[in-house]
Formats: sequence, structure tokens, C-alpha cells
Amino acid sequence: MKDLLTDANFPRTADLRVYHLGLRPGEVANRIVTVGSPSRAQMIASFLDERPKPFQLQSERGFLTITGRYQGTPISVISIGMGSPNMDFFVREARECLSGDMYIVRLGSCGCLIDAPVGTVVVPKACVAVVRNVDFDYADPTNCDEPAYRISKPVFGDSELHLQVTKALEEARPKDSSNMILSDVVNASADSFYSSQGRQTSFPDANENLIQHLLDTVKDLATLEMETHHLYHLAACWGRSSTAQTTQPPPLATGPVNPSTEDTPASQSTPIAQLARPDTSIKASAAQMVFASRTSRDFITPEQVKEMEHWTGKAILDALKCMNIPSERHHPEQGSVWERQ
Ligand code: R1P
Repeated sequence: MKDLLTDANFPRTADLRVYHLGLRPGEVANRIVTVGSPSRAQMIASFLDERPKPFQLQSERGFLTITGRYQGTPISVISIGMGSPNMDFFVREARECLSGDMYIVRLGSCGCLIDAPVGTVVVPKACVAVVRNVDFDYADPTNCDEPAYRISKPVFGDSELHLQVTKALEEARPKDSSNMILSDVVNASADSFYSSQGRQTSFPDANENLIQHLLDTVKDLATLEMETHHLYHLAACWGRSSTAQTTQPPPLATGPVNPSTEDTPASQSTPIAQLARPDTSIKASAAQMVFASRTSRDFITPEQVKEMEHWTGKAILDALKCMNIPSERHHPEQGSVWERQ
């Protein structure tokens, strides 16, 4: 443990760094692209302006944040790893570092359950969650009335951002490309890569019929991955609970925050009471590249991935740039890492 933290409810250092992302206010922008892998984050960040030089922070827990400007607009690219717990760390901790509105687009990969080839891009209008039911008796399925998997009701992404992401992808798609873009579809986010996505391993998972069951019960279902439902869910919940109406700032707290930055971070001047106010909004959308076809069993090639990440990454930056955020709903530029020198 390197830095002192001072409260167990929401751990932060005295200079307001959050526990797992290692960020403090002024290091994350209102517009965010989130991805699963650092290499995809670096590729997208290669489109950022040279000036101001993009800020980069790798946290001890593996979260990578790159913040700069894209054609003049402040944007962060954040790599979070895999699964909804990591999406939860990212959304909550970034939110507590930010005043004003938050626009988040996930650029991820997915498996496709319908007859669409690898290389298709899906912009899900809604998501369901698929959760392994640990009360099911996997060792003796005949002895249990519980379902082996639970499927949630759908939660919708932001309709305006969804349209903008779809439009930007259509404009950025290479002229000679045969990649399809599907946007009137639903995604399922599973709590594992294997059992909850119907993959067969050596464990008794009672999932042989799971994919067919999903297709039979979830209208417009097209894809499976692991994070987008939680992003849409948190965005849809934000600011609506009466307990979120508190005027109390999040407390300071304790634990290991050990970020390594390439540059000395800018000074911080945002009062903590301005951060994460419930009268702001969180708007979320996603674009998912089909890496695996679960019908044909095809898997995308490394060359196809490289080409797709390039044009889809640029499209997501274009979509976020086009979203209009009134100036009073931006995090202050003064003292931020995107401040013009
Ligand atoms: C599994 O291989 C990972 O790939 C997909 C899944 O959601 C999961 O995180 O997303 P990313 O390409 O964003 O990592």
C-alpha cells in the first residue's frame, strides 16, 4: 500500500484519487470510450490530438486511462478488462471524478447468435443479463427445481447516442467493406465467457440448451458478450434513487492507490461537492464487433480485427464528438489534463 486512504465506504486518497482506477478529478473527460483491452485503447488514442499531449495513467489494478482531445473535444479512452464487476468499478469511480454529464460508448467484441458473418458490427438498442444461478444443483440437476440460468428483462441504451453511433459507423465504414452494421437488435451480457454463454467445457454446467432458450425468449436477440448490460443498467439507474439526492460529497477513504503516470498530473481545482451530482446524466451506448459466429463457428482473423478496430474506433470518437453537451454541464477545463496550454 503506497497512499493513505481515509474511509471504507468510498476509498480515495487525500488528493481525491479513486481506489481502483487511480484517477482524480480533471483526469477523466465527460466523453468516454471504454474498451476491454489496452491495445484497443492505445489504437483509439492514436487518433487523439498531439496537443495537449494525451495524459496516460495505468492503475495498479490494470485500468488504463488515456485522456486528451479529439479534434479539439476532450475525450477519455479507458480500458477496463472483462466482466460486469470491472464495468462497475469503471462507471462508479469515473463518475465520482467528474462533474457534469457523462457520455460513455463501449467498443467491444462479441459472439453472434444469428446468421451474420464475423466482422459484422452490432449497436445494441437494449441488453439483457444472463446470470449463472448458484442455487441450482449442477452436481445433481434432477434434484432441483431452480433454473440453471436467470435472464433479466431488457434495459435500453440512450436512443440519441445509439443513433449517433450507428450513423458514425455507417460513415466510417470503408467504401469497399462488406461489414454489416445492425442496430435494431438486443444483446445479452453473460456473467462468464463459458457456462453462461452456452459453451461446453469439462464442468457440468447444464447449459446445452441455453442459447436456444435465449433465442426463444429474448425478442431481437443477436449477440452475447459480458459488459454492455451493466453499462446500460447503471446509466439507466443514475440519478433516480432518492438516496442519490444527497448533497453530501463522497467521503475520503483508505487502500492501495498506486498509479503510474507518464506526466505529472495537472492541479485539481473542482470542489468535491460538484462531482457526481445526481442532477447530471449518464448516457450510454455500445458498438460490438462480431469476433465469433456461434452458428457457423467462424472466428475473426487478426488482420480483420486490426482493420475493424481502426475504423470503428474512429467512428466512436466521431460519434462522441458530435454529442452536444452544454458548457455548464462540462467538467471545468481549468486544472484538467486537457487544459489548453
Ligand atoms: C471475452 O473474450 C471478452 O471479449 C468481449 C467480452 O465481453 C469479454 O470481455 O469484450 P471485449 O472485446 O471488450 O473484451
